[in-house]
Amino acid sequence: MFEKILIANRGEIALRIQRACREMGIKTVVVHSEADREAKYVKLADESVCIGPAPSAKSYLHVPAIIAAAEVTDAQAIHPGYGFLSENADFAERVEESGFVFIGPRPDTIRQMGDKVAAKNAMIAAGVPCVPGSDGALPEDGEEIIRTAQRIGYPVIIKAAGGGGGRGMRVVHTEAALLNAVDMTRTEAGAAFGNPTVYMEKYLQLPRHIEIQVLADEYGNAIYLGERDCSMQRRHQKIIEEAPAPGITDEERQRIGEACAEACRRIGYRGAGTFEFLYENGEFYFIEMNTRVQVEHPVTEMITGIDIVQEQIRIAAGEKLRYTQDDVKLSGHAIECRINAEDPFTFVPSPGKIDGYHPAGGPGIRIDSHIYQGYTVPPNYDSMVGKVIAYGDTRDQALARMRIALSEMAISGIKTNIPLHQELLLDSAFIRGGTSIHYLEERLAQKKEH
Ligand code: MV4
Repeated sequence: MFEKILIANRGEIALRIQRACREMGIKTVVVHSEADREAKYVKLADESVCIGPAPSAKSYLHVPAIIAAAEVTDAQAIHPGYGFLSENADFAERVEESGFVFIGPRPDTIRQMGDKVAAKNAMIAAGVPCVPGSDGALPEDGEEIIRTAQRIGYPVIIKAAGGGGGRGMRVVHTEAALLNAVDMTRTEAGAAFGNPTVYMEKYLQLPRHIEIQVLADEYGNAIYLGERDCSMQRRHQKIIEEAPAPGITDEERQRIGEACAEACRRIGYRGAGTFEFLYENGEFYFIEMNTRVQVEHPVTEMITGIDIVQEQIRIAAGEKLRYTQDDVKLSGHAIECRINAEDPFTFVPSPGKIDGYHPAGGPGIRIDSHIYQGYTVPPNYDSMVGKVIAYGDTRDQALARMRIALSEMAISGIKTNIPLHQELLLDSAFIRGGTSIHYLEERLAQKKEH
């Protein structure tokens, strides 16, 4: 096992990774920007290295500074967390070329999954169900593009191969609008991602976002840890996630889970990963694969009892998976509310000093957050300051515990989205479960009219 790991991230996930390391007896190095110098998790680390000024481009995205920090502290491995460099294949490659272990998949796998056309081709070949579409990149020929859309049927969606997570997409409802939409998406994709390649899919109008968590070692063993429902989102930012997904049967879970595990074996996947699906009318359709640990991983940890970050570290150290599929038993229900430093209804960021903080607690409550009374939320980064996770034997119990936790939680000095969560936890459609990816935005739009 590693003796020392460098954490190339900040905030709650830096603390989360640090906790995993400490439990495993691994020393930690935290790299941080000037804006994060005073953070408590920085002081809790065995060592810390300032890698630059507040802007991410000059610190958390500055590859030479991070590699140099690993060199001077003699770290053996680098955990990238989520965001920042976590899905940057060139970074993973640089880490390995410099003699460190990248805690994540092989660089080639990251590159393949970053190209959404290549990722989809790999999944089709592995037998994972995908959204019907162009089966690869769209050609230049307009007539051929029109025929493809006719075969798929309108509405269609044009997506950039270099996009993902909601960037570089355009929905097209009529043939009259098609070629212009393809051209515009190509141009934007070329500018934004340096890759003008686009592809086409049937546009699913009212799907849920359901994703499958997997773990795979480098010896061809792969398991799935059930699914998460992440449909409650606004502008591609998830705000509530839960596991298991309401209404998904054991048969459906097993079928799609096995397909994902088999795909991992086929592509030689290594580490933790997430297969994102749209789910509509009882069918799963693959859209993208994430090759990092995800913000919402705790809900899966709560219902499986498996520490996903520790497993990432064990896999990176070359250990065999400690679990077979039969060892994975889903039990109970977990819900996560992301706490953002923002106005709960205008969504305007609200950085600043937290002058009062009373965290929640009690049975089944887990809080993953780096904040404390006196902490200043810097304006330079994502507004998420933590996550409240509620576990219960049933979904109703998890919901009840979440309501209690949020009523106890007091954060003053900055605004947070806790009031929005409190409304949603009383919303009858959410309580019923199974709302679509458009539910929150439609609900917010309706509220605005009144
Ligand atoms: C789609 C779709 C409907 N049909 N693809 C947005 C993020 C990116 N991961 C893929 N996305 C979508 N792809 C087809 N064929 C609708 C979305 C989508 C979405 C997906 C997941 C979660 C939230 C979303 C919000 C808007 C659109």
